[in-house]
Amino acid sequence: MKKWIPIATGLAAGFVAATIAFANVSPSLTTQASNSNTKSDAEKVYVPYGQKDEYYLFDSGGHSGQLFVYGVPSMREIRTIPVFSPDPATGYGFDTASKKMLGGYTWGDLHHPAISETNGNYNGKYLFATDVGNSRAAVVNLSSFTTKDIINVPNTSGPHCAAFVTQNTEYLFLPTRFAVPLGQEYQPLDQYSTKYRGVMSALTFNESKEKLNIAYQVALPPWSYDLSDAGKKSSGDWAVLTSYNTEEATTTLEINASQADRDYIVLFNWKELAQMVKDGKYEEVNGQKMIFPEKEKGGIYLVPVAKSPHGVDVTPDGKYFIASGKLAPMMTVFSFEKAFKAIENKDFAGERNGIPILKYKSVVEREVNPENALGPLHTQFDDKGYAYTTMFISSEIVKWNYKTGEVLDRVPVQYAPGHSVAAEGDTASPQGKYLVSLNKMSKDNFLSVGPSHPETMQLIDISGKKMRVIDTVPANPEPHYAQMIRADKIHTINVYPKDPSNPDAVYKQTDTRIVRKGNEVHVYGTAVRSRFTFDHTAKRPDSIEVNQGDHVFIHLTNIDFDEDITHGFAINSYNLNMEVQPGQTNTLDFIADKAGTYPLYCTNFCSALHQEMTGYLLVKPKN
Ligand code: CUK
Ligand code: CUA
Repeated sequence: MKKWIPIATGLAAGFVAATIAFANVSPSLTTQASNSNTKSDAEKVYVPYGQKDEYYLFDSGGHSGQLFVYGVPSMREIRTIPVFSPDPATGYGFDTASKKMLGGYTWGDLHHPAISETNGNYNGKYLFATDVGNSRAAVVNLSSFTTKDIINVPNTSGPHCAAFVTQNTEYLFLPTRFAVPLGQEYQPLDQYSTKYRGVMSALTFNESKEKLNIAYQVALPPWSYDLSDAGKKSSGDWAVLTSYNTEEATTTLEINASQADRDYIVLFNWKELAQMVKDGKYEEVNGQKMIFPEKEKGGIYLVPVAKSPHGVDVTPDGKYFIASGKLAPMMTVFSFEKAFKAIENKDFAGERNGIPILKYKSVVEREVNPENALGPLHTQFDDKGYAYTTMFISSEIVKWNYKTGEVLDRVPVQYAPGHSVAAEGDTASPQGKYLVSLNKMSKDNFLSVGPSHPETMQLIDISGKKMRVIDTVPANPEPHYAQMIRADKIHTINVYPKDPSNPDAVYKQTDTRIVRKGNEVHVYGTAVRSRFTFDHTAKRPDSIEVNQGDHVFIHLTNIDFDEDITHGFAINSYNLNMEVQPGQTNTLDFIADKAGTYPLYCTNFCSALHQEMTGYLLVKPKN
């Protein structure tokens, strides 16, 4: 995204004009100083000790592959949830189950968190996310703030345009940023227009098993798909996604993907697509059901939109969708109702790749073009029917009325906001009150840490007529999108309940044992303040002896059923580490390929005698 900064040349005149204007309207640090926070702002963000924040903010960690959890309005970071990347602090990616989930990948690129919904509102149960880096999708359980499932999505590359869920979490759609040949087989780039495809995957979530599944896929034209949103209420069966590079350029996209005056919004009816699959109107591609719109008509339409749009957002009433043109300084409001009418009347202006194109004039409601506002990217909503759009280039938030097009207020932010997030601001019932601007640059807002500066989040009070920035905090890379949910909608568990059906669990020290099956050694142990017990009958119950080459499984149960008493388990010099939360059973498995004596210890400071919570792994050499 940083490439939009006005060093690029040779683009369309409008963009050059835009880039020049950037210098004029970008707030300098002096203006910012005049905006600096006051005592009354500080009071608004101050949450006294003993009190809790009103909202949870789930902030994407971008290419850290993680999710960061903050409290709003205090803007205190409460938790890091590892999703697509290993995390030594929690042993995520080290224990057997999470290692298997990560599938050997050591990073991910998480852009858009999506909380599960009921009737278009967050229900606080799960959070979905996709990985642009390695084409995966994940689900996080919000009762334990842990990742439960990760699925690899074949035939696709970089599901950036995701995750977004339909209003009752029926589907989670994953359109891709990169076009590739189906199955990612080798095809020369000269064959791009015929052999490459953008693919949208429809995923379902099985809540009782906490598993993601791929229901079907759609082979879209070889364009880049940027962002998407699901319809609500009267548009609840529909969804929209933006595209760019409909020029089908294969090199120097910076210039070549910005040639055409118009790209398209893809509008589709997911119920019709599901019916097509039911009717067998698909082809099997690498084990997936793939709909080819050029062969099977229906369900998908194109709406022309100002060049290279970035975000598209459905209004809370479900009546409109708003596209933001990162290169055309304009928000375009489209009407679902008009689109449905045009589809019914077959009011088309030709087709591309077999997909009918609706006429711009038949679907557009209005164009909104605030003076000197440049680089509109993403829009959020409040409880009063107002929209808030981030302006990447002119570094501001614009508040406007999407029903009239009237611009109501503008506030500078520091600097270059990507998304913003309002309290439940993308649901059917936005809360108003707070908006957080997720800024790509902080410049000199904080103590210097060298050439690379942190990103920032700015908390904006949107309860009044005028927006007011009331707090600025540094943010971990990289806040793309976030969702803010009322804290009382999240119901966490205090401890993991006993699970007698789990064959790996041991709840009494007298049940601990070490079982050998050929080369496999299974340790059924407990952790309790402040000792490990692996075999209560052994002379030293807190040590484990195996033979070099054994495949060792440590099944460890934390039998401290007290909130907040987490134990860690690490084996010195074996690069192994996991955690067991209160009541939890977790397994670590490894090949004991190095002979020798290796201390094992608890990594979480769990009691006054935590330092005593140690033992030995003895690996007897072969022969
Ligand atoms: S993107 Cu980063 S600012 Cu991935 Cu939603 Cu627009
Ligand atoms: Cu258990 Cu420290």
